[in-house]
Amino acid sequence: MSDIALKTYTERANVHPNAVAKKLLRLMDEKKSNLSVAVDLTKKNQVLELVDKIGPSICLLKTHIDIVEDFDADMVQQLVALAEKHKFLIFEDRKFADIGNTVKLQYSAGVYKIASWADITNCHTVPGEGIISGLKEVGLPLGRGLLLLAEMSSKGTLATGSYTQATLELAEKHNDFCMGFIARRRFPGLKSDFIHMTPGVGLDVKGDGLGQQYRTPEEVICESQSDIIIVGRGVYGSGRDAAQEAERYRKAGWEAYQRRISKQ
Ligand code: 5BU
Repeated sequence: MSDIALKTYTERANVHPNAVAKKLLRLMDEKKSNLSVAVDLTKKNQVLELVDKIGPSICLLKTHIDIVEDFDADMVQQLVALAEKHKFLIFEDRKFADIGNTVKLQYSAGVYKIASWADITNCHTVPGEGIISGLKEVGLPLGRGLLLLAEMSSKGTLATGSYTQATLELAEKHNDFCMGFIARRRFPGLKSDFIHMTPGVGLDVKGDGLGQQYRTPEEVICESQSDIIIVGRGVYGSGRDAAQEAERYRKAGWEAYQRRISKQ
């Protein structure tokens, strides 16, 4: 077990150099939640309604803002108000993948102005270091954080081996802005304390027929030592009450974390 995986989120928050990571780790212990819900719905009111329901159970809301058909500036204001009401951070899963100059514009401008409201966003490293430098020019002065896609949850992903390794090295080099990874497991031997977040989490099914692969909170948090579970359809796609499902995942994730930190 890695040393960091044995520490509590608060112990890590107390010494963490990145402001967003610090805030996130603090509120995880405060809310007893390592759950991020991926709200992949296409209507503004559906999104806002669901977020208000599940807000008490999550530490982080994950959005795909570009799938919302009736997006407007008011939606962002309401999301930010819900984040304050329920105390969670917002992660826009934008997966930037272009050259530095283009991602700077995509992050700061256009319809969505992601940098103005999302505490966290993420990017692929396929373009090389320039993508991080570009996003950092916009995000760092605003106190934002970046996650690198070191691995993906989907079947046949090409983000493996030397690609993953090179991604870890880029994160170490830019650890003022890179606060963590999207990954399937905690990477051993890192110098900085990166927050590892894992999508592809489900308690009831193993996949979705389109390449998604699900593992349980126990496998992700306890065995693979990741920090945050990202759950989408498991929470809102079963037809059962979403607030209750979110609580079910929050509890499963939290209990797995407690088992992990007790393995001294
Ligand atoms: P699901 O409904 O729990 O399968 O949703 C998973 C979410 O996580 C969805 O928004 C994806 O875009 C996101 N995701 C993922 O599933 N796998 C990955 O490797 C990455 C993101 Br990166």
